Amino acid sequence: MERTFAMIKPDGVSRGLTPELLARIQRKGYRLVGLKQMVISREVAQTHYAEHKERPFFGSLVDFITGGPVVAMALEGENAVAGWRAMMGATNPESAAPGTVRADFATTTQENITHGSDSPESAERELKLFFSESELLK
Ligand code: 3AN
Repeated sequence: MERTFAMIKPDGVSRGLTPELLARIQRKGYRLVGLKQMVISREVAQTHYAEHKERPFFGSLVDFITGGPVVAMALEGENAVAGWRAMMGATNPESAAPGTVRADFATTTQENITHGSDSPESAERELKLFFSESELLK
């Protein structure tokens, strides 16, 4: 069993997509071991996206991700890291396969609805950044 960090970004929450996305995750069979709606601080956003800090879109990415509530999730299941990435689709929605979250609901690369850890190591780091031990099911 593997755990991954998943997030519905502010665009997904404000567009009312939370129930649709939770339904997809649960129909797939992932166990929701952590779930909360929250507003991300700029400090947490900068840590979360630290790998992009030299990129030209970093400032607008931090503004966007802190600009409204997100839904933070911890998903558990077999190969959950790669599985949730596959369900999300490619970063650029134009390249995302039909049926994926980004193909179905997004038109821009920045406002692309969801986040998912890109490796088990990232998952561990991101889960620690967003959840305390007591917020996660055993
Ligand atoms: P993914 O979310 O698919 O792992 P990353 O890690 O390359 O993609 O990018 C993280 C986030 O940064 C994306 N979800 C998106 O919001 C934003 N982003 C990535 N590339 C661009 C870009 N070229 N222009 C604007 N925003 C971008």
